[in-house]
Amino acid sequence: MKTPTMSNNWHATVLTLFPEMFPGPLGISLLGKARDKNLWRLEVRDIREHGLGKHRTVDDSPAGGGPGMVMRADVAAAAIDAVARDGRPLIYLSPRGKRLDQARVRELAAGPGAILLCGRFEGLDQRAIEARQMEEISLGDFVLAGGEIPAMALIEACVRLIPGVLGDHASTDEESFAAGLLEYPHFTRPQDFEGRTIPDVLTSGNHSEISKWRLAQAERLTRAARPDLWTLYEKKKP
Ligand code: 4FN
Repeated sequence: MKTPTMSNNWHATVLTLFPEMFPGPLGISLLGKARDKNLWRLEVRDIREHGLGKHRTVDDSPAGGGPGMVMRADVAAAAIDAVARDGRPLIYLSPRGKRLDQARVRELAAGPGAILLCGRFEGLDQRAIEARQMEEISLGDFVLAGGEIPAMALIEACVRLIPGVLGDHASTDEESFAAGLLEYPHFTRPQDFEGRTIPDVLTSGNHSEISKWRLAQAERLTRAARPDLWTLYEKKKP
């Protein structure tokens, strides 16, 4: 087998105060195997290595008062500046960011990788965000204790799009999701589960009828559950 070139080696660098959280879920199953094959690379850096003084301090109380602590700008900047950028976007996972979507995931997956800074405490000093021109990306509107789990989710979303990471079925999945629809319902054995049977069309062997049924189901589910996605889908259609 051919050894992948540097440009095929998608490179994630994670800056965190909890490096022991990684690789975590990124080390198992298909993503873990892809990492063993050097299809992608995970580099985890402990922000505390850039902490100040004997206690390697990384935080301080908020200017203006209030609860909690704030990650220091100088410490975060030092951690960022110690990473070779290699043309990769610098991302701060933050509830203020633009919501991550599959379009941005595709762009990131097609590039050389990403540098991901994970916040803790009440967040990062605003001046570090501005001085290093970080792109802010959010996974959604809920309160978390840190940016690590969003960073993992972003990495997983990107890495599964790297050629060779998933089987051939993945490209098909991605193509159908690319249309912007939710997935049609799935069924497998047993044929009868607690009196609920598999729709007849799926066991008919008529592949054109199956495709038509699945598209109709995907459209029905999307319209009902996600009017936002449905509106985008209708706009894209001729
Ligand atoms: N969260 C909200 C409002 C105010 C604060 C938070 C919040 C972790 C460092 C950020 C949360 C959610 C999605 C990063 C949330 C995300 C985070 C994310 C995140 C510690 C400061 C914090 C109105 C959204 C509920 C804590 C809303 N995607 N602060 O969670 O990092 O990436």
